[in-house]
Amino acid sequence: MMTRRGLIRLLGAGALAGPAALAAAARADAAPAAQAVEEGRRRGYTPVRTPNGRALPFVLRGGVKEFHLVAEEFEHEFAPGCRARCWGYNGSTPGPTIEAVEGDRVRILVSNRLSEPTSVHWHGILLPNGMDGVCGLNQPPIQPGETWAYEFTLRQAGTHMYHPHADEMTQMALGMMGFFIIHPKDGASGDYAPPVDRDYAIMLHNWALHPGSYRPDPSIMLEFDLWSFNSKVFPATAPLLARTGERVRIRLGNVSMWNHPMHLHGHRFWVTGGDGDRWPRSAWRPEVTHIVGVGQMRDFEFVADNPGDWAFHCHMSHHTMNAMGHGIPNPVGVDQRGVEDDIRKLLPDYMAMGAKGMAGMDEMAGAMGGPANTLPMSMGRGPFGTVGMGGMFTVLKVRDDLRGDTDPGWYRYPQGTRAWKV
Ligand SMILES: [Cu+2]
Repeated sequence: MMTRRGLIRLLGAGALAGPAALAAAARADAAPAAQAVEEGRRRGYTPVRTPNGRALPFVLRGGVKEFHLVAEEFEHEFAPGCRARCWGYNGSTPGPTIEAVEGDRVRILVSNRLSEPTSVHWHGILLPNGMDGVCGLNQPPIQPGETWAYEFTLRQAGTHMYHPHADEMTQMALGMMGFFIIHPKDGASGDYAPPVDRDYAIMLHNWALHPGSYRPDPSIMLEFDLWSFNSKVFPATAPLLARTGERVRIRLGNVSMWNHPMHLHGHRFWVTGGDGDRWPRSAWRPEVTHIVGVGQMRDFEFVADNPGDWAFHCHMSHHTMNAMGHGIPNPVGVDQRGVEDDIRKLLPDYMAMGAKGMAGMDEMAGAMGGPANTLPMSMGRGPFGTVGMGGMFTVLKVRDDLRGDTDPGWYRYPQGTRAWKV
């Protein structure tokens, strides 16, 4: 006897249902931490905003900035209707963003509350070999219940990451990662000029959270179910905000298993930095799409000079989908008349789907129900209906009258500036 879920798969409904037409309002973007705002004012940098995330506070001990990361398991929500047991730091995935300044001496305490050993590698940071965090090579593993200290002086500026180098296939697949941002010691001068008004950090990741399941599957290499910005999927990804004329940086880090061609609408951005820190100005180049490869970091900068609601997303079209069904038959263009009546004799609520395309799938799958804890494939809603995307998608909201970090709502199009029906 075919189950309803089996039927949805059979009929090509890549859209596996959750509550239909979820119009979850995304939180406004994360305001920078008060500590970073104060430090930034004093030391000449713009503090980083981690949308849907937060910064890691520090305490100063004898001139050393001391941070504390706690590796642990917790429940994480990708978007309303989909939660999972994930691993991360201090109760979140990605872990909180570490922010410091070139020349700082930092000490990072790492407590392991997982049920297996871990370590932390400081990805891209130049440091003494014994601080590099590769289990078995540079240190013994941090056993459950233990706290270890890493301490080094920051000799560079740029966008960096932290993640385990212990059972890493599992630990990263379950969400263990975070940003380590180092601001230049001389502020926005030389190749670091001009200063930015808003500085966002977004970690790209993928998750094998199979439909109906509650724990990411670490064995998957290619066919993932969820694609995330800071471990959230659209429509739960926070919008990026900018007032018209502001200079914006988006720092991207990729700990996923795929490359992501990141595409911004309405603006041309400069790629100004990457794994090797800030690029010399002569190497900057204007783009609208730029690949952030596996294990890489990239900095995009632009002047938000075009008011509106602009999409910012990965251009791999399956990466802007939630809960993909894999290995499903292709019903597009298939005449299902006759077959539909026969199947309905066995399953009275059966509906033929997908013959004209996939666009109607979400609503139909939503009406039919589906596996628990599983999002529709594309469930984001805009002012004109379904956006048709999920996953690695958010909205850059540029406004003349933006106030602080408050989401201004949808863009109001000036008369005569919107496409029209003929
Ligand atoms: Cu992608």
